[in-house]
Amino acid sequence: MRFVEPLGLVEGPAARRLIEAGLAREVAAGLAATFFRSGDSVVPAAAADWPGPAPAFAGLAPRAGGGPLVMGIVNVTPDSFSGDGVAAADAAIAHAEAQLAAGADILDIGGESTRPGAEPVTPAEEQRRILPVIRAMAGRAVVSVDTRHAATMAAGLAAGARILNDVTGLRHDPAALPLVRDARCPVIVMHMPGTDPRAMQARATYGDVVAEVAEHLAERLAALDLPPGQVALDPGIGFGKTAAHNLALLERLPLLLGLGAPVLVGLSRKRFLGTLAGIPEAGRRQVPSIAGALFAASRGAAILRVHDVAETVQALAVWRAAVRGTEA
Ligand code: HH2
Repeated sequence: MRFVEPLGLVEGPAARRLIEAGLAREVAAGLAATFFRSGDSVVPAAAADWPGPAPAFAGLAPRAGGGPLVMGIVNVTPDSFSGDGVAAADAAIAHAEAQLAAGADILDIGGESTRPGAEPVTPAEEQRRILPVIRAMAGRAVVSVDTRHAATMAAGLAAGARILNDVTGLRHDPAALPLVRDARCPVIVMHMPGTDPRAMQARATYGDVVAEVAEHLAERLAALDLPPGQVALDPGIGFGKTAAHNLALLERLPLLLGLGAPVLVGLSRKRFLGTLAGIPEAGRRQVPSIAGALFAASRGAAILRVHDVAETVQALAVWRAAVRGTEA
């Protein structure tokens, strides 16, 4: 597969002016590219074969002033890598309420840790953990269910969730893809090598990681064959990837924008941030997480999956105003 990669990115009023002058093409909301690379050749925007920006995910309204939506993580788990998982439903509901009050656009509720080496959880146990939280939040928030089990997907949707988020890209459970086709619900499809979080780090070998992830996601998108805007694609930062792979995926994130679907980035508190910033404890990685989130926003991410909603929303407010050059 040959991918077209946007280069020379411009944001804000400069992007608008260059687009109007025919010197740049919009590649994501508010973000334009002045050149595009295909194979070995680089062509100016006017000559590029580019499909235009992807539609909004799940029909969700953009944030005032633009920029990515913020997905707040609610881990109803005793063993999540980030250290913010809570096992009791009432504590998880309180955490979800706080994420919502802090400005989350979506709440991503999960009951199984997918950190490298995590022990699997049965769908029954997973549902016991998350269904009370989904039921409590679904009337007041857009809820997604973070699961790779079709039975939990069905139970989550019945409890009021609107979106499914599967780190295996609907490959772990053979019943997942037919379920999504029937339900016609929006789904987040993530890249990981294989479908077993316990084994994925042993599979962190790629030639060109960005091209291989793009190829995988393009194939999944074609296999799903859902209406535009119903699928978000996610490079799977930290899933079967080294720090070098994660950084390459962030730097060349715009390549994924050409696949025709909004892109989600989840890097919050992940290990490579700790390596880069010298912070071994996941729970102390807020600052590097926000630095990474702002970078992903500038590279065209449509959704940021984060633990620290309040801090991310604050940082995005400043980023957005600076990009636009105005407070409003
Ligand atoms: N990361 C994690 C879990 N689910 N889903 C998507 N779409 N993208 C991600 O990057 C992603 C995800 C891992 O983070 P977390 O939920 O905090 O940890 P754990 O799996 O240990 O509960």
